[in-house]
Amino acid sequence: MANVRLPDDFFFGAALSGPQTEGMWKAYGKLENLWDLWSGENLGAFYNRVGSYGGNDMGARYAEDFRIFHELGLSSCRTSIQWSRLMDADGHLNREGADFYHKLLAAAREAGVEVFVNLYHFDMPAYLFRRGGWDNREVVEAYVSYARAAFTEFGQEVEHWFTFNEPIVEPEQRYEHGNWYPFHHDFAQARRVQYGISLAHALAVGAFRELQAAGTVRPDAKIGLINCFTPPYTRENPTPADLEAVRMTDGLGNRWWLDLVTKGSLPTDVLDTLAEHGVHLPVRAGDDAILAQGVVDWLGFNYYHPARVQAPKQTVDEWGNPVFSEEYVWPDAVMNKSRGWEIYPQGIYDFAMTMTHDYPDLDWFVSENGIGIEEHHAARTADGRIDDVAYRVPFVADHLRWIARAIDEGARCKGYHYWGVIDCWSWNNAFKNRYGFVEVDLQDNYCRRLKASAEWLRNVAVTHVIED
Ligand code: BGP
Repeated sequence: MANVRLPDDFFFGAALSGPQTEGMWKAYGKLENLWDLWSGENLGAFYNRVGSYGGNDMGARYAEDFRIFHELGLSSCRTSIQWSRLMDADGHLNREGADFYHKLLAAAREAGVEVFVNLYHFDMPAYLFRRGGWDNREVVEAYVSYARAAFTEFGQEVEHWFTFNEPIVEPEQRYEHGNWYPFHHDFAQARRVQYGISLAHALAVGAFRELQAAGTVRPDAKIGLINCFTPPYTRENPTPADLEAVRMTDGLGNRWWLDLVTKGSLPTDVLDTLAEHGVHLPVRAGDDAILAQGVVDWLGFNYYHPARVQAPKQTVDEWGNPVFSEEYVWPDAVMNKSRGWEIYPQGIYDFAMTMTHDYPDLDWFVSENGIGIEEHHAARTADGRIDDVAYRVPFVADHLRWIARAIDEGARCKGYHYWGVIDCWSWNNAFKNRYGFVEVDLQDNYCRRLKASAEWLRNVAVTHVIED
Protein backbone atom coordinates (compact mmCIF):
# COMPACT_ATOMS: atom_id res chain seq x y z
CA MET A 1 0.00 0.00 0.00
CA ALA A 2 1.18 3.51 -0.78
CA ASN A 3 0.54 6.67 1.17
CA VAL A 4 -2.93 8.05 0.64
CA ARG A 5 -3.84 11.72 0.47
CA LEU A 6 -7.18 13.34 1.20
CA PRO A 7 -8.17 16.57 -0.63
CA ASP A 8 -6.84 19.87 0.74
CA ASP A 9 -10.34 21.13 1.54
CA PHE A 10 -11.31 17.92 3.35
CA PHE A 11 -12.02 18.85 7.00
CA PHE A 12 -11.17 16.98 10.19
CA GLY A 13 -13.01 17.41 13.45
CA ALA A 14 -14.57 15.93 16.53
CA ALA A 15 -18.09 14.62 17.13
CA LEU A 16 -19.70 14.92 20.53
CA SER A 17 -23.08 15.58 22.07
CA GLY A 18 -24.43 17.78 24.84
CA PRO A 19 -25.86 15.02 27.05
CA GLN A 20 -22.63 12.99 26.89
CA THR A 21 -20.25 15.81 27.70
CA GLU A 22 -21.78 18.82 29.42
CA GLY A 23 -22.69 17.41 32.82
CA MET A 24 -24.11 20.12 35.08
CA TRP A 25 -27.42 18.35 34.78
CA LYS A 26 -29.21 20.75 37.09
CA ALA A 27 -27.28 23.93 36.41
CA TYR A 28 -28.40 26.92 34.34
CA GLY A 29 -32.03 25.98 34.71
CA LYS A 30 -31.66 22.63 32.98
CA LEU A 31 -34.71 20.38 33.21
CA GLU A 32 -34.66 16.62 33.57
CA ASN A 33 -34.24 14.68 30.32
CA LEU A 34 -34.84 10.97 29.73
CA TRP A 35 -31.27 10.05 30.70
CA ASP A 36 -31.56 11.92 33.98
CA LEU A 37 -34.93 10.28 34.60
CA TRP A 38 -33.56 6.77 33.95
CA SER A 39 -30.42 7.47 36.02
CA GLY A 40 -32.59 8.62 38.89
CA GLU A 41 -34.88 5.60 38.72
CA ASN A 42 -32.21 2.92 38.29
CA LEU A 43 -28.57 3.90 38.52
CA GLY A 44 -27.65 0.20 38.39
CA ALA A 45 -28.54 0.18 34.69
CA PHE A 46 -25.42 2.27 34.02
CA TYR A 47 -21.89 0.86 33.94
CA ASN A 48 -20.22 1.33 37.31
CA ARG A 49 -23.38 3.21 38.38
CA VAL A 50 -22.28 6.32 36.50
CA GLY A 51 -25.46 8.07 35.38
CA SER A 52 -26.07 11.03 33.14
CA TYR A 53 -25.15 13.69 35.67
CA GLY A 54 -21.51 14.48 34.98
CA GLY A 55 -20.95 14.05 31.26
CA ASN A 56 -17.20 14.34 30.84
CA ASP A 57 -17.22 17.71 32.64
CA MET A 58 -17.08 19.66 29.38
CA GLY A 59 -19.63 22.11 30.76
CA ALA A 60 -16.87 23.40 33.01
CA ARG A 61 -13.95 22.71 30.65
CA TYR A 62 -15.18 23.66 27.18
CA ALA A 63 -12.51 26.31 26.64
CA GLU A 64 -9.79 23.76 27.43
CA ASP A 65 -11.44 21.17 25.16
CA PHE A 66 -11.68 23.52 22.20
CA ARG A 67 -7.99 24.39 22.65
CA ILE A 68 -7.18 20.67 22.61
CA PHE A 69 -9.13 20.21 19.36
CA HIS A 70 -7.26 23.11 17.82
CA GLU A 71 -3.90 21.76 18.97
CA LEU A 72 -4.78 18.43 17.38
CA GLY A 73 -5.30 20.18 14.05
CA LEU A 74 -9.09 19.82 14.09
CA SER A 75 -10.97 22.72 12.52
CA SER A 76 -14.53 21.85 13.59
CA CYS A 77 -16.57 19.90 16.07
CA ARG A 78 -20.21 18.94 16.30
CA THR A 79 -22.07 19.00 19.53
CA SER A 80 -25.73 19.35 20.45
CA ILE A 81 -27.75 21.91 22.29
CA GLN A 82 -29.80 20.19 24.98
CA TRP A 83 -33.49 20.93 24.55
CA SER A 84 -33.85 20.48 28.31
CA ARG A 85 -31.31 23.28 28.88
CA LEU A 86 -32.40 25.77 26.25
CA MET A 87 -36.15 25.74 26.93
CA ASP A 88 -38.21 25.96 30.08
CA ALA A 89 -41.22 23.78 30.84
CA ASP A 90 -43.58 26.42 29.46
CA GLY A 91 -41.84 26.26 26.11
CA HIS A 92 -40.04 29.60 26.52
CA LEU A 93 -36.36 30.24 26.06
CA ASN A 94 -34.36 29.72 29.26
CA ARG A 95 -32.03 32.69 29.29
CA GLU A 96 -29.45 31.05 31.56
CA GLY A 97 -29.23 28.05 29.26
CA ALA A 98 -28.95 30.25 26.17
CA ASP A 99 -26.13 32.24 27.78
CA PHE A 100 -24.26 29.03 28.55
CA TYR A 101 -24.32 28.09 24.85
CA HIS A 102 -23.32 31.62 23.76
CA LYS A 103 -20.26 31.35 26.00
CA LEU A 104 -19.45 27.90 24.67
CA LEU A 105 -19.68 29.10 21.05
CA ALA A 106 -17.53 32.15 21.83
CA ALA A 107 -14.84 29.94 23.40
CA ALA A 108 -14.80 27.76 20.29
CA ARG A 109 -14.38 30.79 18.05
CA GLU A 110 -11.55 32.02 20.22
CA ALA A 111 -9.82 28.64 19.87
CA GLY A 112 -10.30 28.63 16.08
CA VAL A 113 -12.79 25.75 16.05
CA GLU A 114 -16.12 25.93 14.23
CA VAL A 115 -19.05 24.36 16.09
CA PHE A 116 -21.65 22.45 14.06
CA VAL A 117 -24.84 22.49 16.11
CA ASN A 118 -27.19 19.54 16.32
CA LEU A 119 -30.58 20.01 17.98
CA TYR A 120 -31.40 16.56 19.29
CA HIS A 121 -29.28 13.64 20.45
CA PHE A 122 -31.67 11.09 22.07
CA ASP A 123 -32.39 13.62 24.85
CA MET A 124 -36.13 14.17 25.12
CA PRO A 125 -37.10 16.39 28.08
CA ALA A 126 -38.80 14.11 30.62
CA TYR A 127 -41.98 16.20 30.89
CA LEU A 128 -42.51 15.88 27.13
CA PHE A 129 -41.82 12.17 27.22
CA ARG A 130 -44.59 11.91 29.81
CA ARG A 131 -46.92 13.54 27.29
CA GLY A 132 -46.19 10.80 24.75
CA GLY A 133 -42.86 11.88 23.28
CA TRP A 134 -42.56 11.54 19.50
CA ASP A 135 -45.82 9.61 19.45
CA ASN A 136 -47.67 12.87 20.20
CA ARG A 137 -48.03 15.67 17.62
CA GLU A 138 -47.94 18.28 20.35
CA VAL A 139 -44.42 17.16 21.20
CA VAL A 140 -43.49 17.41 17.54
CA GLU A 141 -44.79 20.99 17.65
CA ALA A 142 -42.84 21.65 20.86
CA TYR A 143 -39.66 20.49 19.09
CA VAL A 144 -40.32 22.90 16.26
CA SER A 145 -40.75 25.78 18.74
CA TYR A 146 -37.48 24.75 20.34
CA ALA A 147 -35.77 24.62 16.92
CA ARG A 148 -37.14 28.08 16.08
CA ALA A 149 -35.86 29.43 19.38
CA ALA A 150 -32.40 27.97 18.70
CA PHE A 151 -32.28 29.32 15.12
CA THR A 152 -33.37 32.74 16.37
CA GLU A 153 -30.97 32.85 19.30
CA PHE A 154 -27.89 31.49 17.51
CA GLY A 155 -28.77 32.19 13.88
CA GLN A 156 -25.99 34.73 13.38
CA GLU A 157 -23.37 32.59 15.12
CA VAL A 158 -23.85 29.09 13.72
CA GLU A 159 -23.23 28.13 10.12
CA HIS A 160 -23.87 24.37 10.22
CA TRP A 161 -27.07 23.03 11.76
CA PHE A 162 -28.50 19.53 12.10
CA THR A 163 -32.02 18.62 13.14
CA PHE A 164 -31.32 15.16 14.57
CA ASN A 165 -28.56 12.72 15.31
CA GLU A 166 -29.41 9.12 14.40
CA PRO A 167 -33.21 9.44 14.30
CA ILE A 168 -33.52 5.67 13.82
CA VAL A 169 -32.00 4.92 17.24
CA GLU A 170 -34.80 5.98 19.59
CA PRO A 171 -37.50 4.08 17.66
CA GLU A 172 -35.31 0.98 17.81
CA GLN A 173 -33.70 1.23 21.23
CA ARG A 174 -36.59 2.66 23.23
CA TYR A 175 -39.67 1.27 21.50
CA GLU A 176 -38.73 -1.82 19.48
CA HIS A 177 -35.79 -3.63 21.12
CA GLY A 178 -36.59 -2.54 24.66
CA ASN A 179 -32.97 -1.73 25.52
CA TRP A 180 -33.46 1.88 26.60
CA TYR A 181 -36.07 3.55 28.78
CA PRO A 182 -39.09 3.01 28.54
CA PHE A 183 -38.12 -0.53 27.32
CA HIS A 184 -41.02 -1.16 24.95
CA HIS A 185 -41.27 -4.04 22.47
CA ASP A 186 -43.81 -2.48 20.18
CA PHE A 187 -42.89 -2.42 16.48
CA ALA A 188 -45.92 -0.33 15.50
CA GLN A 189 -45.18 2.30 18.15
CA ALA A 190 -41.55 2.41 17.00
CA ARG A 191 -42.74 3.24 13.49
CA ARG A 192 -45.14 5.91 14.78
CA VAL A 193 -42.23 7.45 16.67
CA GLN A 194 -40.10 7.24 13.52
CA TYR A 195 -42.85 9.04 11.64
CA GLY A 196 -43.18 11.70 14.35
CA ILE A 197 -39.43 12.36 14.21
CA SER A 198 -39.61 12.59 10.42
CA LEU A 199 -42.31 15.26 10.65
CA ALA A 200 -40.34 17.11 13.32
CA HIS A 201 -37.26 17.09 11.10
CA ALA A 202 -39.18 18.40 8.09
CA LEU A 203 -40.97 21.13 10.07
CA ALA A 204 -37.66 22.26 11.57
CA VAL A 205 -36.07 22.49 8.12
CA GLY A 206 -39.10 24.54 7.01
CA ALA A 207 -38.67 26.88 9.99
CA PHE A 208 -34.96 27.20 9.23
CA ARG A 209 -35.66 28.21 5.61
CA GLU A 210 -38.25 30.75 6.71
CA LEU A 211 -35.94 32.32 9.30
CA GLN A 212 -33.08 32.37 6.82
CA ALA A 213 -35.25 34.18 4.27
CA ALA A 214 -36.13 36.70 6.99
CA GLY A 215 -32.44 37.29 7.80
CA THR A 216 -32.63 35.81 11.31
CA VAL A 217 -30.40 32.93 10.24
CA ARG A 218 -27.23 33.92 8.45
CA PRO A 219 -27.36 33.59 4.65
CA ASP A 220 -24.47 31.11 4.41
CA ALA A 221 -25.95 28.70 6.99
CA LYS A 222 -26.80 25.13 6.00
CA ILE A 223 -29.02 22.52 7.55
CA GLY A 224 -28.71 18.75 7.49
CA LEU A 225 -29.54 15.46 9.17
CA ILE A 226 -27.13 12.96 10.70
CA ASN A 227 -27.86 9.25 10.70
CA CYS A 228 -26.05 5.99 11.41
CA PHE A 229 -26.51 4.48 7.98
CA THR A 230 -25.61 0.81 8.03
CA PRO A 231 -24.67 -0.57 4.62
CA PRO A 232 -26.68 -3.80 4.38
CA TYR A 233 -25.18 -7.17 3.42
CA THR A 234 -26.46 -10.72 3.36
CA ARG A 235 -24.88 -14.12 2.87
CA GLU A 236 -23.39 -15.40 -0.35
CA ASN A 237 -25.89 -16.92 -2.78
CA PRO A 238 -28.88 -15.31 -1.08
CA THR A 239 -32.44 -16.57 -1.46
CA PRO A 240 -35.19 -14.15 -2.47
CA ALA A 241 -36.21 -14.12 1.21
CA ASP A 242 -32.69 -13.01 2.21
CA LEU A 243 -32.89 -10.19 -0.33
CA GLU A 244 -36.27 -9.22 1.07
CA ALA A 245 -34.65 -8.99 4.53
CA VAL A 246 -32.02 -6.67 3.03
CA ARG A 247 -34.72 -4.53 1.37
CA MET A 248 -36.58 -3.89 4.61
CA THR A 249 -33.43 -3.38 6.72
CA ASP A 250 -32.17 -0.90 4.17
CA GLY A 251 -35.64 0.58 3.77
CA LEU A 252 -36.35 1.31 7.43
CA GLY A 253 -32.81 2.25 8.49
CA ASN A 254 -31.34 3.96 5.44
CA ARG A 255 -33.71 4.75 2.55
CA TRP A 256 -36.43 6.12 4.88
CA TRP A 257 -34.11 8.99 5.85
CA LEU A 258 -32.33 9.35 2.53
CA ASP A 259 -35.62 9.75 0.68
CA LEU A 260 -36.88 12.19 3.30
CA VAL A 261 -33.82 14.44 3.03
CA THR A 262 -33.44 14.30 -0.77
CA LYS A 263 -36.99 13.88 -2.08
CA GLY A 264 -39.12 15.11 0.81
CA SER A 265 -41.06 11.84 0.94
CA LEU A 266 -40.84 8.35 2.44
CA PRO A 267 -40.13 5.19 0.41
CA THR A 268 -43.45 3.78 -0.77
CA ASP A 269 -42.27 0.16 -0.97
CA VAL A 270 -41.46 0.30 2.77
CA LEU A 271 -44.79 1.94 3.67
CA ASP A 272 -46.63 -0.65 1.55
CA THR A 273 -44.91 -3.55 3.31
CA LEU A 274 -45.67 -2.03 6.71
CA ALA A 275 -49.34 -1.66 5.76
CA GLU A 276 -49.46 -5.27 4.56
CA HIS A 277 -48.38 -6.24 8.08
CA GLY A 278 -51.02 -4.07 9.70
CA VAL A 279 -48.61 -1.30 10.69
CA HIS A 280 -50.20 2.03 9.84
CA LEU A 281 -48.62 5.42 10.35
CA PRO A 282 -50.73 8.17 11.96
CA VAL A 283 -50.89 10.15 8.71
CA ARG A 284 -52.97 13.33 8.67
CA ALA A 285 -54.11 15.45 5.77
CA GLY A 286 -51.32 17.86 4.93
CA ASP A 287 -48.49 15.60 6.03
CA ASP A 288 -47.14 15.17 2.49
CA ALA A 289 -46.60 18.92 2.29
CA ILE A 290 -44.82 18.83 5.65
CA LEU A 291 -42.49 16.01 4.62
CA ALA A 292 -41.75 17.84 1.36
CA GLN A 293 -40.03 20.54 3.46
CA GLY A 294 -37.52 17.97 4.74
CA VAL A 295 -34.99 18.32 1.91
CA VAL A 296 -31.60 19.27 3.35
CA ASP A 297 -28.41 20.97 2.20
CA TRP A 298 -26.15 18.11 3.20
CA LEU A 299 -25.97 14.96 5.30
CA GLY A 300 -23.95 13.42 8.10
CA PHE A 301 -23.09 9.71 7.96
CA ASN A 302 -22.20 8.05 11.27
CA TYR A 303 -20.42 4.80 10.55
CA TYR A 304 -19.38 2.17 13.05
CA HIS A 305 -20.45 -1.18 11.59
CA PRO A 306 -22.39 -2.74 8.71
CA ALA A 307 -25.74 -4.58 8.97
CA ARG A 308 -25.56 -8.27 8.05
CA VAL A 309 -28.98 -9.81 7.77
CA GLN A 310 -30.78 -12.83 6.39
CA ALA A 311 -34.36 -14.09 6.15
CA PRO A 312 -35.81 -14.56 9.65
CA LYS A 313 -36.69 -18.04 10.87
CA GLN A 314 -39.79 -16.62 12.54
CA THR A 315 -41.78 -13.79 11.03
CA VAL A 316 -43.51 -12.83 14.30
CA ASP A 317 -41.71 -12.37 17.62
CA GLU A 318 -42.81 -13.28 21.15
CA TRP A 319 -44.54 -9.89 21.54
CA GLY A 320 -46.52 -10.32 18.33
CA ASN A 321 -44.37 -7.91 16.32
CA PRO A 322 -43.59 -8.53 12.65
CA VAL A 323 -39.97 -9.58 12.02
CA PHE A 324 -38.42 -8.73 8.66
CA SER A 325 -34.85 -9.94 9.16
CA GLU A 326 -32.46 -11.60 11.57
CA GLU A 327 -28.75 -11.23 12.05
CA TYR A 328 -26.45 -13.09 9.70
CA VAL A 329 -23.20 -13.92 11.45
CA TRP A 330 -20.52 -13.55 8.82
CA PRO A 331 -17.79 -16.09 9.55
CA ASP A 332 -15.02 -13.67 8.50
CA ALA A 333 -16.20 -10.82 10.70
CA VAL A 334 -13.55 -8.93 12.68
CA MET A 335 -15.08 -7.75 15.94
CA ASN A 336 -14.47 -4.98 18.42
CA LYS A 337 -15.15 -7.23 21.38
CA SER A 338 -15.49 -4.35 23.85
CA ARG A 339 -18.53 -3.05 21.97
CA GLY A 340 -19.72 -6.15 20.10
CA TRP A 341 -19.60 -4.28 16.79
CA GLU A 342 -18.06 -5.60 13.59
CA ILE A 343 -15.14 -3.61 12.19
CA TYR A 344 -15.59 -3.36 8.44
CA PRO A 345 -13.92 -0.28 6.96
CA GLN A 346 -15.01 -1.12 3.43
CA GLY A 347 -18.59 -0.39 4.50
CA ILE A 348 -17.81 3.31 4.42
CA TYR A 349 -16.81 2.97 0.76
CA ASP A 350 -19.84 0.85 -0.13
CA PHE A 351 -22.16 3.43 1.41
CA ALA A 352 -20.28 6.18 -0.42
CA MET A 353 -20.83 4.39 -3.71
CA THR A 354 -24.55 3.98 -2.96
CA MET A 355 -24.74 7.71 -2.30
CA THR A 356 -22.84 8.50 -5.50
CA HIS A 357 -25.16 6.31 -7.52
CA ASP A 358 -28.57 6.87 -5.87
CA TYR A 359 -28.26 10.38 -4.41
CA PRO A 360 -25.59 11.95 -6.64
CA ASP A 361 -26.34 15.60 -5.86
CA LEU A 362 -25.99 15.45 -2.09
CA ASP A 363 -22.85 16.50 -0.22
CA TRP A 364 -22.12 14.59 2.96
CA PHE A 365 -19.42 13.98 5.53
CA VAL A 366 -18.53 11.22 7.93
CA SER A 367 -20.07 12.70 11.04
CA GLU A 368 -19.02 9.92 13.45
CA ASN A 369 -16.57 7.06 13.31
CA GLY A 370 -14.46 5.67 16.10
CA ILE A 371 -13.48 2.74 18.25
CA GLY A 372 -14.34 2.37 21.92
CA ILE A 373 -12.19 -0.08 23.85
CA GLU A 374 -12.86 -1.20 27.38
CA GLU A 375 -10.69 0.82 29.67
CA HIS A 376 -8.98 -1.99 31.49
CA HIS A 377 -7.49 -3.28 28.21
CA ALA A 378 -5.64 -0.03 27.75
CA ALA A 379 -1.97 -0.04 28.63
CA ARG A 380 -0.48 2.88 30.53
CA THR A 381 3.18 3.48 29.73
CA ALA A 382 5.88 4.62 32.12
CA ASP A 383 5.25 8.28 31.26
CA GLY A 384 1.63 7.91 32.39
CA ARG A 385 0.08 7.92 28.91
CA ILE A 386 -2.38 5.37 27.63
CA ASP A 387 -0.87 3.53 24.68
CA ASP A 388 -3.76 2.95 22.30
CA VAL A 389 -1.81 3.18 19.04
CA ALA A 390 -2.08 -0.51 18.15
CA TYR A 391 -5.88 -0.49 17.93
CA ARG A 392 -6.91 3.13 17.35
CA VAL A 393 -4.52 4.12 14.57
CA PRO A 394 -5.22 1.19 12.19
CA PHE A 395 -8.97 1.56 12.75
CA VAL A 396 -9.02 5.22 11.74
CA ALA A 397 -6.37 4.86 9.02
CA ASP A 398 -8.27 2.02 7.33
CA HIS A 399 -11.52 3.99 7.30
CA LEU A 400 -9.78 7.09 5.95
CA ARG A 401 -8.16 5.04 3.17
CA TRP A 402 -11.57 3.80 2.02
CA ILE A 403 -12.92 7.36 2.18
CA ALA A 404 -10.02 8.59 0.01
CA ARG A 405 -10.73 5.87 -2.53
CA ALA A 406 -14.45 6.76 -2.60
CA ILE A 407 -13.61 10.44 -3.16
CA ASP A 408 -11.30 9.45 -6.02
CA GLU A 409 -14.27 7.62 -7.51
CA GLY A 410 -16.59 10.61 -7.26
CA ALA A 411 -18.05 10.52 -3.73
CA ARG A 412 -19.05 13.96 -2.38
CA CYS A 413 -17.58 13.30 1.05
CA LYS A 414 -16.37 16.59 2.51
CA GLY A 415 -14.86 15.71 5.86
CA TYR A 416 -14.43 13.40 8.83
CA HIS A 417 -15.42 13.84 12.46
CA TYR A 418 -14.03 11.30 14.90
CA TRP A 419 -16.44 10.31 17.65
CA GLY A 420 -15.29 11.15 21.12
CA VAL A 421 -11.86 12.68 20.41
CA ILE A 422 -11.93 13.27 24.16
CA ASP A 423 -13.32 10.29 26.14
CA CYS A 424 -16.96 10.87 27.00
CA TRP A 425 -20.00 9.30 28.65
CA SER A 426 -21.55 6.57 26.49
CA TRP A 427 -25.20 6.15 27.51
CA ASN A 428 -25.61 3.07 29.68
CA ASN A 429 -22.04 1.98 28.95
CA ALA A 430 -21.00 5.20 30.74
CA PHE A 431 -17.16 5.27 30.68
CA LYS A 432 -16.68 1.54 30.00
CA ASN A 433 -15.46 1.89 26.40
CA ARG A 434 -13.03 4.67 25.69
CA TYR A 435 -13.12 6.29 22.24
CA GLY A 436 -10.73 9.15 22.85
CA PHE A 437 -7.39 10.22 21.46
CA VAL A 438 -7.47 12.12 24.74
CA GLU A 439 -8.02 10.42 28.08
CA VAL A 440 -10.46 11.67 30.69
CA ASP A 441 -9.12 10.49 34.04
CA LEU A 442 -12.05 9.83 36.33
CA GLN A 443 -9.66 9.27 39.25
CA ASP A 444 -8.20 12.70 38.74
CA ASN A 445 -11.15 15.09 38.49
CA TYR A 446 -11.80 14.50 34.78
CA CYS A 447 -8.26 15.63 33.93
CA ARG A 448 -7.52 15.51 30.17
CA ARG A 449 -4.31 13.76 29.03
CA LEU A 450 -3.24 13.03 25.45
CA LYS A 451 -3.01 9.34 24.61
CA ALA A 452 -0.13 7.98 22.53
CA SER A 453 -2.29 8.05 19.37
CA ALA A 454 -2.90 11.81 19.55
CA GLU A 455 0.30 12.65 17.68
CA TRP A 456 -0.82 10.46 14.78
CA LEU A 457 -4.18 12.23 14.59
CA ARG A 458 -2.54 15.64 14.60
CA ASN A 459 -0.22 14.58 11.79
CA VAL A 460 -3.06 13.29 9.60
CA ALA A 461 -5.30 16.30 10.30
CA VAL A 462 -2.50 18.71 9.40
CA THR A 463 -0.98 16.90 6.39
CA HIS A 464 -4.06 15.05 5.05
CA VAL A 465 -1.72 12.14 4.37
CA ILE A 466 -2.33 8.66 5.71
CA GLU A 467 1.01 7.00 5.69
CA ASP A 468 1.41 3.42 4.70
C1 BGP B 1 -23.52 6.76 18.16
C2 BGP B 1 -24.07 7.92 18.93
C3 BGP B 1 -23.13 8.52 19.92
C4 BGP B 1 -22.11 7.59 20.53
C5 BGP B 1 -21.61 6.52 19.58
C6 BGP B 1 -20.82 5.39 20.21
O1 BGP B 1 -24.55 5.90 17.84
O2 BGP B 1 -24.50 8.96 18.09
O3 BGP B 1 -23.89 9.22 20.85
O4 BGP B 1 -22.44 7.20 21.78
O5 BGP B 1 -22.65 5.94 18.85
O6 BGP B 1 -21.68 4.42 20.75
P1 BGP B 1 -21.62 3.97 22.26
O7 BGP B 1 -21.49 5.20 23.06
O8 BGP B 1 -22.92 3.27 22.51
O9 BGP B 1 -20.46 3.06 22.39
